[in-house]
Amino acid sequence: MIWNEKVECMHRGAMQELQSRRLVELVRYVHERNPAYRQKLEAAGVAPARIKGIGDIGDLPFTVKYDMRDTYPFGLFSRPIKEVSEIHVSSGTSGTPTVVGYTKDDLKLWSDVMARALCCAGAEPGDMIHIMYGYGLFTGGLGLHYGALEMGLTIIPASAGQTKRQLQLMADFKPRLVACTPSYILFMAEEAREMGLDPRAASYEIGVFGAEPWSEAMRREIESAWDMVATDIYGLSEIIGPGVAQECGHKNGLHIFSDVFYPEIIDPETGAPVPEGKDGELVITTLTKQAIPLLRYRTRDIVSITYEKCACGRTSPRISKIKGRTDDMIIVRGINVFPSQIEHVLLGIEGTQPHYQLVVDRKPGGLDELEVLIEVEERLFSDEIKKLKELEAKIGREIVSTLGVQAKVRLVEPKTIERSMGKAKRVIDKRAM
Ligand code: DLL
Repeated sequence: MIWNEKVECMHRGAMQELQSRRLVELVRYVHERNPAYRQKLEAAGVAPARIKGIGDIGDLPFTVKYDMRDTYPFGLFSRPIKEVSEIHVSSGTSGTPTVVGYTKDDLKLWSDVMARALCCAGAEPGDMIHIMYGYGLFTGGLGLHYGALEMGLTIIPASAGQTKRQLQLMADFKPRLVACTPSYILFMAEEAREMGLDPRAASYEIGVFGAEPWSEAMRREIESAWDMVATDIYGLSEIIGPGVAQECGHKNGLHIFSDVFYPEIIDPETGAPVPEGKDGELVITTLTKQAIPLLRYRTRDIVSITYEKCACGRTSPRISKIKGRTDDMIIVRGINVFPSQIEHVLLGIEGTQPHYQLVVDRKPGGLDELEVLIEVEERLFSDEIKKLKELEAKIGREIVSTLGVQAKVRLVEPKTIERSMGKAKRVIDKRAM
């Protein structure tokens, strides 16, 4: 089933016409209504009349996170606050939080794209969904909620946390869908087993997981722990929240809803477009939003894109899983390290759990040191110390060969690393503190 077949299967030429009309209107709209954007466009020497279609998008200036922070709280809003129905706040990695707002029409748009996403994941009207993304200022809970409402699903608005209670709700109500972060669903599997429940026998058939990076290996782990299909959902508060892109059952890239969120992939160093299939930074223009429309917003997320039609019938472009960020990437002794690479190493090693943390520190001599804390199965601690040491050495070797960087590996008992009900905290960079 395809929720909005007309746009999701639209011929490329017709889609470009639609995007062109929307872009022309958008540039006129922000120029007229938002002083910060007017200034930005003038500084770039772009009069709205110069933008005649989607092919001219490269003439427009980029918008970056700092543009939002510098105008905190409402400076990038294109509507008076009285016309804004809902506000969300993203914690951000450091400094001032980012505030985003939605008019009534924006909330309708959010419901629409989220309904498209849930349907793309495999939901059918009448299904029950267990939503365990946080409700509140974070966009995860309410975003999923609005889409589920639009689609006619039965919602369990559980929000995050209280794992035992979540498992009880799951066992009693038997939802077909579950939505939460991928790290949390793995944590839940452990808790389920401790409570004597078999996760493979649970009612979940489809998972809608996102808000943090996760690898193909982690997908396999989740799918085998729960005997379900695990799909990836992507989004960010600045654009709308969840509902920017979603995998279908083919799990072959995330369909980006490009009739409303126009994607470009650029070289993060030069800003130049990169060819189809090559990695680069995802840049998104919100074509129809009212409260905070954004021109060419730099997400800092690294992906590649394909414009080939998917086997599911949708013609929308597909982005790869998020391969990292241009900013939470850590550089250890000159080498770029993404936490997801460590995860990949661990999932290939027997006895380890996908719960890990990277701690980067600077030694007195100025050299950076990477320490990787990894949880291992309880039974390994009852074995002789020699076995643990061997495992540590093995992981160390794998890390060097995959990442090209030496790491001090420390194996710890299950549940030593602090669990997060939201996004897992994978990196502690003591150099920056
Ligand atoms: O995390 C929105 C969301 C909620 C998405 C629920 C999916 C599900 P922010 O808190 O603003 O919004 O964080 C956005 O999280 O730029 C990515 O770096 C990362 N991210 C989001 N989804 C994924 C994903 C929400 N599927 C930032 N894979 C984004 C990898 C993701 N990273």
